[in-house]
Amino acid sequence: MEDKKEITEETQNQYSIEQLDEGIQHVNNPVVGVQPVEKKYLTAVKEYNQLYNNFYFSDGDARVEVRVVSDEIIRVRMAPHGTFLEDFSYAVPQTEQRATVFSFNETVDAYKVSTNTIACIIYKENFHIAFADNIDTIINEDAIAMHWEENLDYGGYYVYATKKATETEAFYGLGDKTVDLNLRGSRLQNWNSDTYSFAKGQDPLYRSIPFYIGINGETSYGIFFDNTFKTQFDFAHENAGQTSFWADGGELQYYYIHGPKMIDVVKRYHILTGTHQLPPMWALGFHQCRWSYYPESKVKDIARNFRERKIPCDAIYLDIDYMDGYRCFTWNKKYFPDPKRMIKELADDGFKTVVIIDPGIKVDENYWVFREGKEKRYFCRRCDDYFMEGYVWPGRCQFPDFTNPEVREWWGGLFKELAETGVAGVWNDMNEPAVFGTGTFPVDVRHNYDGYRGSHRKAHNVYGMQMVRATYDGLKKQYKSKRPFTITRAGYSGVQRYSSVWTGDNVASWEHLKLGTVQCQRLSMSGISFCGTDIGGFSGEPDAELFTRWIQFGVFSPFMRAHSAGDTREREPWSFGEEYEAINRKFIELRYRLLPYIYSAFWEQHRYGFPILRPVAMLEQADQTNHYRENEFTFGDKILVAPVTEPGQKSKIVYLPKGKWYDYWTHDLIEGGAEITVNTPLDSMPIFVRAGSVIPESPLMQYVGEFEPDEVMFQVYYADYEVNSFCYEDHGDTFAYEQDIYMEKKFVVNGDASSFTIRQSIEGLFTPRYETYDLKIISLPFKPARIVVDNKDYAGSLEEDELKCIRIKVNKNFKYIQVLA
Ligand code: MIG
Repeated sequence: MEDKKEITEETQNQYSIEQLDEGIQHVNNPVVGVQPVEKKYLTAVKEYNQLYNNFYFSDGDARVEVRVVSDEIIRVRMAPHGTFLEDFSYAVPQTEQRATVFSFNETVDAYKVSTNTIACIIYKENFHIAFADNIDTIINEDAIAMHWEENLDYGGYYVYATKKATETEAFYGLGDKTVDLNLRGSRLQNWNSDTYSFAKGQDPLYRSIPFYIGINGETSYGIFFDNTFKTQFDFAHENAGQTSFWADGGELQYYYIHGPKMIDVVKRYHILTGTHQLPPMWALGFHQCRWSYYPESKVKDIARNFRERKIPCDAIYLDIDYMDGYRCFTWNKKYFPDPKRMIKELADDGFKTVVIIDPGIKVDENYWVFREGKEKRYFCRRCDDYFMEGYVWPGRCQFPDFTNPEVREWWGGLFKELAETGVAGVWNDMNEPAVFGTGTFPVDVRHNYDGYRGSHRKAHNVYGMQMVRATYDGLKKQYKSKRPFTITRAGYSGVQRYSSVWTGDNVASWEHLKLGTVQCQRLSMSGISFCGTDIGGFSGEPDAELFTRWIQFGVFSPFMRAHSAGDTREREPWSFGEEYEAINRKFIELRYRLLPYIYSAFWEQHRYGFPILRPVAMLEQADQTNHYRENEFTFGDKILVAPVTEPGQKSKIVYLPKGKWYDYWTHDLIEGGAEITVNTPLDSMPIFVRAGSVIPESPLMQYVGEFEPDEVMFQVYYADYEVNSFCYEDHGDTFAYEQDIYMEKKFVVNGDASSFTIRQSIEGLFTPRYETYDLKIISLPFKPARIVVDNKDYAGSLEEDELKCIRIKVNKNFKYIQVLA
């Protein structure tokens, strides 16, 4: 393929022949073979100029733009012959200038663009670019100047960046890749792919998140390579001292995002690409899915079982068989003669109905969706104007071009009837897009790309994101004031603004359970906190133990749904016999008790960009060992879990980060900063709570909103230092929070050998209906003799129970509680 003579000594140092082959791998290239091309590198900087917050540097031909985006974010773009592409991004909705202070100076060797926090240095002689902090420590720098190859088949360029990697640098991000949590040593690519029963290490998968984090001790930074073409990343794999990323086309355009903490990088990545909308509270409950529940009597039977067995559940899913011949927006009237009535009856029993919608529209002149799409010219076309046709579930299909805003508008409107029928959420599948046989579209398919035009090479990775965007926006219009719930399989950076995701067609194996814990942590660090796996495994048969362990992990997956393929045995929480049913119930109940805490974590994600799942490497990034601890993480700020992912496991070694922790089950106090051995009988899993936490708990309900509670419980853990906790509340399913109708409570606790205080402050315009808090004060190191609540002595009992708790009931508006020895 390659003309090896083209590889000069210089390039050989940088890329092996193997890498060159892979680097320019052509996707479904229907045209000619690869022709020899020459790699070109930026040379020396010859001139510069400035326009507002944009700085331009040129080597006489190629130009580089350096833009100050914020104090902590700088964008770099490169144009091989000086002409930049139109500035448009699906990931970053607002690329325009943000108010910030910056300065520019020139020395003999370099130019420097500085903000208050960071600097971008452009070296004159070799055009290398470096990023430094405000005391001039280099955080990240080019190992090779940015380079490119002309693409003779399609026009444009393959674009490359190669940066220095330190010997111990750890890497994170990139969505839900199935390699080790620390990406160091991996080479990975982004090209959305339907990967049924994917294997460990298989790549690419369903989503493309070209964002990574590099960590060196206490410093870290992020690189967001905002390029929708097929992108590839090499994390010190080819060369232990280098990290490279490159794309099949588009612009070499990336954002440098400053830390120094890993969690800061993630928060700032959210500033660029947005956060999740606050989901309706019910969407955080347990969801039961299967391919497929039909007819109506089966759906009802499943629902009845949940209620009779008293296993909480909020949502039931209808997979493709609810449709008439898999035609989107239709019903199979034989199976579901009166969907509106059925959905209403389910709703009366506390179940939300979620239905699947695929992108393929059946070619059928008697089907109104096809006719409309055809008349309006909304379906994708090949380069010579033939329709893009492919076989999916409905048979021969055409596919809406979701990158066209008019098509998205139309698509959104198609949900009117489903919304009127009472459907509460929509599940978008097959939107990589997946096509039977060929995998996906040929790359010559044309797309509107919001007016910026492109082939499928450019639009492939955003197709699914634009589909779920159209779905979300459409539902939002239909529901008026209610929050829509959407879930998507494919996505690109920023997809979190429109949807939750699941990791696709996993397998019922212990290996996949373990992989799932890694995938969800990684998604969470990559901007997609609202994620989950098919509990139990999609294909294959879990045994009872595996299913139960997966439910336990599911409690601490932001999205909690059991799902299974059609050819598997029954897969509900009661399918494995009474003993297991009882444990599954206990853990689903735990999820429901923790919902106010989980909901607060979602608020912190939505409002402040905090990732919901945080690996221990994020808590203590400077400790090298933590970069190899994969199977434990915190959910939100306060609760650390270590899901059991081995069969027959009797105990597990868990590392607790520095500070004090309580065992959730026994209330034993444990000094962190060390590994401990935790017993893991099947009816338990390692759960720890930070000392000083105030964790809200809901009374047990069978579904969200089953009744209006007259009190809320808080678990208050003693600490001998000051700790803050936050708790968020609102209506749970409206957009009133956008008008500040919500409540954020802050608790500050502190204690010593003979006293413990809890302070509360409340912000916001929302008033909950309950009046009372049931406070459980856990593990006081002294015998309480007196409790003062807002200057009054508390009259009730001060007896501790067997779990070292005292329980007191106080008014929800208390300001100050003091427990004294
Ligand atoms: O070609 O709708 O990942 O969750 O049950 C399979 C049927 C299509 C793949 C999804 C899976 C879903 C299934 N779908």
